[in-house]
Amino acid sequence: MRRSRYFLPTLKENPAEAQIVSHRLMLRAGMVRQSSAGIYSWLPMGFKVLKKIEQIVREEQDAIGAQEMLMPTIQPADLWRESGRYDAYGPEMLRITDRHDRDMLYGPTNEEQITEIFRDSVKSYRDLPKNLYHIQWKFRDEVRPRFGVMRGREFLMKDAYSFDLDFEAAKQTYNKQFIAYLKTYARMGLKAIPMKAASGPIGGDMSHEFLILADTGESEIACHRDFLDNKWLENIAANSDLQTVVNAFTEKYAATDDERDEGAEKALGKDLVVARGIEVGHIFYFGTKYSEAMNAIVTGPDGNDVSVEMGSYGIGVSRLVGGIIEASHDDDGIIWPEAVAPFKVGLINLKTGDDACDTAAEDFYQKLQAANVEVLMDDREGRAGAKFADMDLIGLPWQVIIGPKGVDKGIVELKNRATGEREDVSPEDALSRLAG
Ligand code: 5CA
Repeated sequence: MRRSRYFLPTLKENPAEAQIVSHRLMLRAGMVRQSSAGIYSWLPMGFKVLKKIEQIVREEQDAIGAQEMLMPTIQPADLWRESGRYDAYGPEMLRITDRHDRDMLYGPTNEEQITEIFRDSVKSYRDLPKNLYHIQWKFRDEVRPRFGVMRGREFLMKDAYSFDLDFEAAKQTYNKQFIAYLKTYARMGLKAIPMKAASGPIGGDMSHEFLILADTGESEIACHRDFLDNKWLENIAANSDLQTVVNAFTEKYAATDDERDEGAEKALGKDLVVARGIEVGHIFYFGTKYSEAMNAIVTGPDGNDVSVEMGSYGIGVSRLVGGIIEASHDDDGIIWPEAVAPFKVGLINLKTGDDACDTAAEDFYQKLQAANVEVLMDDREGRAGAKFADMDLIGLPWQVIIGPKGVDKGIVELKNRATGEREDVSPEDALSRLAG
């Protein structure tokens, strides 16, 4: 992509309305624009990151056998009357009336809808288990939408729903999701800590939130110091069965605000860490709460009716964009982990209009593209300093700087955005390293 053609409206100044760094940087880097409180448009570069995060989530869901589908954003109120949540949900639910005076709503989540789909088609235990998910926009009329996409009113969620015959099978499904979540966040360069959590309006009695630590996190959390140590996590994940891995995580103390236990914390002594966290996912086992209320029944092996055991599993896809920035930035801007970076390489032509620089930059640009490396080339006219600052702000993992002095000597400068390291290398060298 050529910067001169790309719609990337970066800002030099910090927008006054943004209180936290990810919100500031997303506005400054031209990723999003606010439409109304808690509702955002995703501009091309923000959208690209959103799609990359979505794709990682999708791959890890597919890997555990969950099947992708798509449910609507608008749901009939009657479904929610069946579960009793239409009244229980309160003012967070956006209620709509259609032209025939039917009560509708913009879905804040989809337990009822998926239960209806399931009960209409699945009648026998032989068709179990089923694990279905979609990645769809949700609306919650939050009391205090804030921090940009972190607490939006409209936001993108991956929500999966599982159906099993009995508790043992449901627990196995829960464990699979638990581990898929750990892998999902790790692929984005995040260390997410699973914590025992309250299940709130979703209901149920087994529930974990996944939090990444950040000073700007909305909730105070407490956990064992071991959770901050990568090695420990890698060791258990390496070659253990599902339950062993889940136990290893859940046996160590980690709790969100409302689940904290004074006794357990005292006992931890020096090993206790109290910090702030961002909730990037939440998984729930709720047994037959919805299947009983909504008649999601299958015939069991003995011919008797069984209400299916259910769980739901959410990931805040749009929140993760902000969460990753909170976890990975410096004073100059964003530092994208490679897996979610909008482009891998930012190519800076320091002297647009100079024949030798233009030719060298264009040649490098073409070769990167031929090697399928995503590249944004700053081909605008302008000061070198402004181009550097802009490239640091948008945070692409690698920068290749082509200027008149280097072109004379047959070299380019390769800069690693995360470490700040710069090296003079031949264009061929740079190319083989970036394409590798
Ligand atoms: N039905 C269940 C699981 S599918 C559910 O709705 N869970 S949830 O309420 O915990 O939401 C799942 C995830 O969505 C949260 O962990 C969080 O990362 C994200 N999320 C929730 N509310 C918002 C919001 N207002 N803005 C951005 N992300 C949000």
